Amino acid sequence: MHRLRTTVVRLGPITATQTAKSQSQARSAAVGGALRTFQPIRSYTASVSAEPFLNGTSSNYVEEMYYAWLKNPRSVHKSWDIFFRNANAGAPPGAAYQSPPPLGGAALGLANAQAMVGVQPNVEKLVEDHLAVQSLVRAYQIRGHHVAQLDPLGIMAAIDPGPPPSDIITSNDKLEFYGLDESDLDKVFRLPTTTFIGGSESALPLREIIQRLEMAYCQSIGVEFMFINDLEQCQWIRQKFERPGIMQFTLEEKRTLLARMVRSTRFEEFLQRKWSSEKRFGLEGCESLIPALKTIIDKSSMNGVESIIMGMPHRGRLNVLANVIRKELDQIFCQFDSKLEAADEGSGDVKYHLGMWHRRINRVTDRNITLSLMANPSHLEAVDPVVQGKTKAEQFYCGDTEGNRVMSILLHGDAAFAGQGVVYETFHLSDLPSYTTHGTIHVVVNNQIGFTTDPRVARSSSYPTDVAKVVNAPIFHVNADDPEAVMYVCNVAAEWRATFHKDVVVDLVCYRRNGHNEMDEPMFTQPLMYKQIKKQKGVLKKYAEKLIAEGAVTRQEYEEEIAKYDKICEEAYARSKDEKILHIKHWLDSPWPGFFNVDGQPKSMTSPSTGLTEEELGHIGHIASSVPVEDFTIHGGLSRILKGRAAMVGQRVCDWALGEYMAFGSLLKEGTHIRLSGQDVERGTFSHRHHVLHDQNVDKRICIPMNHIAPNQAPYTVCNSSLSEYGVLGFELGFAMASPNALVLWEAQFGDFHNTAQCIIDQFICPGQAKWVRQNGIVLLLPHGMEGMGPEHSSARPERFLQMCNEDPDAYPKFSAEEFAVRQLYDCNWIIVNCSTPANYFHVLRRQILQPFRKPLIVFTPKSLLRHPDAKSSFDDMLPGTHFQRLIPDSGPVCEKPDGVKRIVFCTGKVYYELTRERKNRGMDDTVAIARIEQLSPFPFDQVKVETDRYPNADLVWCQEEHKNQGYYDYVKPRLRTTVDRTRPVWYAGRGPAAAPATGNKAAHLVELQRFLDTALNLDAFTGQS
Ligand SMILES: Cc1ncc(C[n+]2csc(CCOP(=O)(O)OP(=O)(O)O)c2C)c(N)n1
Ligand SMILES: [Mg+2]
Repeated sequence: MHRLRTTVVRLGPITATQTAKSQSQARSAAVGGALRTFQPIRSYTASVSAEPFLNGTSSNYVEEMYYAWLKNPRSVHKSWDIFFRNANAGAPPGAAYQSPPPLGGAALGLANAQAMVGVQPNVEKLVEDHLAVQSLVRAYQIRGHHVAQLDPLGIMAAIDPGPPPSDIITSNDKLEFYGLDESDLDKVFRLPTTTFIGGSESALPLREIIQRLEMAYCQSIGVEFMFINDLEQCQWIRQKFERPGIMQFTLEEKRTLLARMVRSTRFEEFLQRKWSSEKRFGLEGCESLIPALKTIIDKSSMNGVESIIMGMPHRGRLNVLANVIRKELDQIFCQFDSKLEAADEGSGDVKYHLGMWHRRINRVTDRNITLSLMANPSHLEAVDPVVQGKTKAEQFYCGDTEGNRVMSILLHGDAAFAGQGVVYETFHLSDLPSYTTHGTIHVVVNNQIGFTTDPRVARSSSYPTDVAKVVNAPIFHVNADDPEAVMYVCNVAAEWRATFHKDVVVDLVCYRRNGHNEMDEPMFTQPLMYKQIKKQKGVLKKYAEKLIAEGAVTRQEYEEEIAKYDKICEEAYARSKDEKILHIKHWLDSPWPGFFNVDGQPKSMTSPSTGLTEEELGHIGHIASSVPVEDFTIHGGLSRILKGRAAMVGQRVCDWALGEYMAFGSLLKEGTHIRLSGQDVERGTFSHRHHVLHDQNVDKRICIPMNHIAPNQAPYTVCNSSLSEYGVLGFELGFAMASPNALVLWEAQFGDFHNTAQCIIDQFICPGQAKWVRQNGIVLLLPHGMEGMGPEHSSARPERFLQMCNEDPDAYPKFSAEEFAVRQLYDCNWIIVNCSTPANYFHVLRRQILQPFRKPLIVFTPKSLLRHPDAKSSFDDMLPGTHFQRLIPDSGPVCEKPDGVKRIVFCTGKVYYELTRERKNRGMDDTVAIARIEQLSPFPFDQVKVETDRYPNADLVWCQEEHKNQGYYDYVKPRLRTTVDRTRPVWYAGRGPAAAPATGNKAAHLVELQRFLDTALNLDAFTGQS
């Protein structure tokens, strides 16, 4: 009874009052589902724990039976009913058990059942044997997959072969494990309610039981599901795999399957014939992937799904494009022509990385279905969260709250699925309210190898799919050389998703006929495996022979099917030769209908003013400082914060949080959906935001004032994320891909944490448009600043982002003055800002949506400025006609006599406030000008030039608080030099070079600060230097 005991103990507290309640109360409550809190179950476990026949695996079975009995005492055998009653009544160990009445023949389905069971003289032995059989059933359900015939090669490299589990009856001597022997094989046993092998029979001879269990669990399908802690789900799966006769297909289904295998196989063969020396990461050895995907799509379409978003790696991508998404074959074949010229931007990386979007009629269901394959980098599994984000967005925008209309399919390689951490991060998003896509179907192309590496050295888990267990996803391993088994599990997977809206994994155990790519020699590293592979007959041939033998098709029909598809390929090949131009825009995974003009260009090249009316500011300010629902008690500290906001609104000023509120509130009111996601974003890491109010008296009652701005406003989604950066940033990027009409923001807890999402930044955000022609307006909010908090939490690493800007530092852009700003923005790969005022932050957020194209926006956000008394903006800076200031010039006394200014200090971000304080202390307000570069990239050459021209006698200093090899210096210096045509030097005032982003010592931090401020404001600091 160990497991029962631990389960009960784990299941929660027992209060004194509850302990005192009567047993009858407890029983009825338990039936109602509140089982966990009641004492009598404990007394039950205590009293029966010493029962000699309840031990080991049988306890699991008894536990399930006990729960069934709690719900309905008649659902278990009379003997168990008596036993549980006695145990619950507190019978001492050994006394709860009473001999059951003889089993009635009518209850058994078989004629000889009564003879076998009813006359059993030793009832205790009868119970023991039944328990043994029930354990046996359970053993197959748990461990049957270990002996399933999953590996087409028969070498079992995919799974840790080991000896077969001792409780699976691979030979008669194994019966001993259960205290049974061959003489028991013909005895009839009543089947537990947790198996469906009986079909309509409730009892079967042991021999038949074993055979049916083998059929269910040890053939071409290995099912892993017994870790799922939901009885209904387990029962559902048992039914799907245990019922006799489930694996039967109509003639029509078999012929369709064969036709799909023909396409899949002949497509690769065609490519191999035409381009034998080209890499294509073919599917040979896993041809059944194509029918697998098509089965999932057909079944899902039948269940009402209208749009499927897919992500996949290199292996078989061309085949999926051709035979699943149905990209025109000539468009695929022409990708092999190296002379094809690109008609538009994009790196033309079509074959393995570009995406695709296609709406068509599903021939099986006659319903429309949209299939998109997401563009992806070579970084395996990086696309997983992106697919999920886009899926979530599509569900959100079509009001599909249950995931009935839009779903995702993710394909994986075995090595990558096991090895890449982002797989785990993505699984952990799968059931979170703001991130769930209501079930993803994962398909693993498990060719038992990753490049040249064997599974035994590539993973510690026995299967590559074990990661899926963390979310209780059932895992269906299937021998990919058995196409019917593949089709069956894919059907079940699609039904599972439609029924439970949870993830599921199909593990196609296959092999890789060639090397990693077609040019590789696999015999160098896997000689024995490849000797076996060379002997391996192709799955199409095997399946065709099977169907021909069965009479399901004739050889002639089979050959005609092949000839038909080969002809299609040849014709497409001929057409592909006429293609001279590659239109990368035809390979978009997420078109934005209506956003661009017909040529794919922005509809205009102007942005309207991002300002708001006084009234709008006042209204949003009021919402930001109030609780817009009745009877809602907020925390006293928060009341003070809201009062402070109200006071600011009264004085017509904004702090950082209020500036953000104004931007969000106004965009929502104008119909733009906003989604802000990241760790603790709802309150804000620095407790400044408070976008979600919590009732102090009612658990989980919340209020989001931002959703109370206006009656027809767009919805605001603000969501604390799981503690993940890679996964969550990928997800938000995917969300932002779905529509240009949403402001999607991801905030890092501290800016430095973005580095665990570096892959998404490097592979998608920075080069996404250049590689895949797809713009993306995602916003990254990265708290940044040297506050003496030590090397951690200080730097969002601006240098990294700046280094990846596509702008030429040595060339002054040749744009007209009117179009300078917008043209620069249009050309850049991303926008990088470090705003020093709430108003500018407000404007840049609004500009992100009001500008006529989309670019990623990286915002280095402040920490101490959130509450800095000077870092406030007047409403005047946010009124109609105002806009984002790329550079904020000095507006102080220096303006009066610019000729007398000796120095211009250029800076960005919070150091501005430290510089102005120091300048004031030194009485240098009229000799040193301080200009803030708010938009670092694209660099505001034009506005910097205005400043350098304004102060002709000033030397130029770049001041930053970051270390010299970090921050902005290396980026800004050549640009400043270009701006002044290299006529003036650019001096540096800041911390020296260092390996860490900041000192861990507060005193040292302050000394360093004072030292570089001295340099910045000492007019002789650079005298004599060159
Ligand atoms: C993150 C990442 N690391 C390394 C690679 C290089 N790489 C490309 S394919 C491959 C093997 C992948 O094995 P598997 O996932 O089993 O897929 P298969 O090629 O066998 O279909 C490796 C290591 C990569 N593309 N991405
Ligand atoms: Mg592999």
